[in-house]
Amino acid sequence: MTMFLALLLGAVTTEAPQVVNAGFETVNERTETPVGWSFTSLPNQAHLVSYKTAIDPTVTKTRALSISVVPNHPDHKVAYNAHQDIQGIVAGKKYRVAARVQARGLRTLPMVVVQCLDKSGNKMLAFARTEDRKIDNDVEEWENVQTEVTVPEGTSTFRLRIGIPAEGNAGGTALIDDIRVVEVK
Ligand SMILES: [Ca+2]
Repeated sequence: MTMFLALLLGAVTTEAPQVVNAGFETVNERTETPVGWSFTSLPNQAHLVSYKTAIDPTVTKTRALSISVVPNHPDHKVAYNAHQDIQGIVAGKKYRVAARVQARGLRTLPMVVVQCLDKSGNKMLAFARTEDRKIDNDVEEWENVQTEVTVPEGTSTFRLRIGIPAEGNAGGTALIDDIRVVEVK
């Protein structure tokens, strides 16, 4: 019976989008970064940004992803983000991608970006992102950001990116938690 249930659940979950470590609770002890995610940095200049998990100081007391840009960041255009290729996505279906975010010392609210890539990985078939919102003050309460995307036929990779541009955000920290990818019916 247990085996049957496992098989049944397995069959069901392959139909649904699966975000690995969506709440950033699982941490690589050596690097202190959340498992399941990859992180962008400039070649040979990884010290300009740090990706860690931080304990949410509010009542929830769970971990969140924290992205900090060094105060003296040079004037390079670079988007710092954690990214992951999401499994269980079906072409032709529409998905909502959402996250909770906070901002400390940032000029832009952290963003979630979706890229639908073809088999070669070089051609972008669709692109969506949450609002590019300028902010003047810290955001210390969790705020929800979301976007929707219809996955084109021929999509081989559904890449999700979450983060901030370096520009205007030197010395600031983005906090991100609870990544959700759900089908919109
Ligand atoms: Ca969390």
